[in-house]
Amino acid sequence: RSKNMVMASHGRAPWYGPDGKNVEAYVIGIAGGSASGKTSVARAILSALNYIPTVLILSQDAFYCAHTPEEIELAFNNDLDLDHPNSIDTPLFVKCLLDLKQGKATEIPVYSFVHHQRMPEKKYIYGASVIIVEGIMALQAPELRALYDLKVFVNCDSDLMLARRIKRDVKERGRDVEGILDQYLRFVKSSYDNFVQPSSRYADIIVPGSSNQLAIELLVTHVKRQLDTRSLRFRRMLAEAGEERSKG
Ligand code: UZR
Ligand code: MG
Repeated sequence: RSKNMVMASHGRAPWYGPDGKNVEAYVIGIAGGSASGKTSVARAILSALNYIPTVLILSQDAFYCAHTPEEIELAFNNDLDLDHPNSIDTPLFVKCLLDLKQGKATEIPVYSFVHHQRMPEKKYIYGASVIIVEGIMALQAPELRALYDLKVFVNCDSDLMLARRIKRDVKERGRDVEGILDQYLRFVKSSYDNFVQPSSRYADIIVPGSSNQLAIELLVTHVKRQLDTRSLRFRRMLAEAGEERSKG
């Protein structure tokens, strides 16, 4: 899927400390059930921050593990559990996020939901100043949680999520209703109850999965204030470094 990642622009992170080293990117982690509206919330934040040229969405969709031919066959029969935390390549997810957070270039894997497989190509990206991470397990792994400046959980009724998932997976992920329901009953529901929903305890903010414009507005206001404080802090640091130099 080409929608795995939306990148507003390439370019250098705008914040540099007095030592010339760039300052870490601001990272927002968004979790929630399948089809709860995580991607929409991420996109709404992205468009509200459109005055910043280097905001990117890093989706967990890209970080499913590579599968063996046997696993792919299971996946096509809806017999592969793709909703367990182990189905995510968390070490690679952490590495890519850490690279980007530290202002380094990185290579993002490409995963196909149609083929249930990691593709041979990779996406080379660099220069993010704000990173929005989204996925059902985004708040589940402690190694990922440690990298977020703000943690968000998108909360949605299960019937609404199931209805949305049926519509979306038929339209965008090449599935049939029978298979979607089969998977839902076997894997998706228990994964939500056991792993996804409990991770909401780590969230700083709970956003509703529908009619959430106001919640997003409040969230964005907070993010903007955080970013302003950062850039102010760095401008001050730069000014002080300049004074030191003119004194010495
Ligand atoms: P979101 N998923 C697939 O359907 N196929 C894959 O190859 C990999 C993942 C599904 C996964 C999970 N479950 O429920 C969903 N299955 O992607 C999470 N089965 O994605 O958060 O966008 O709904
Ligand atoms: Mg999504």
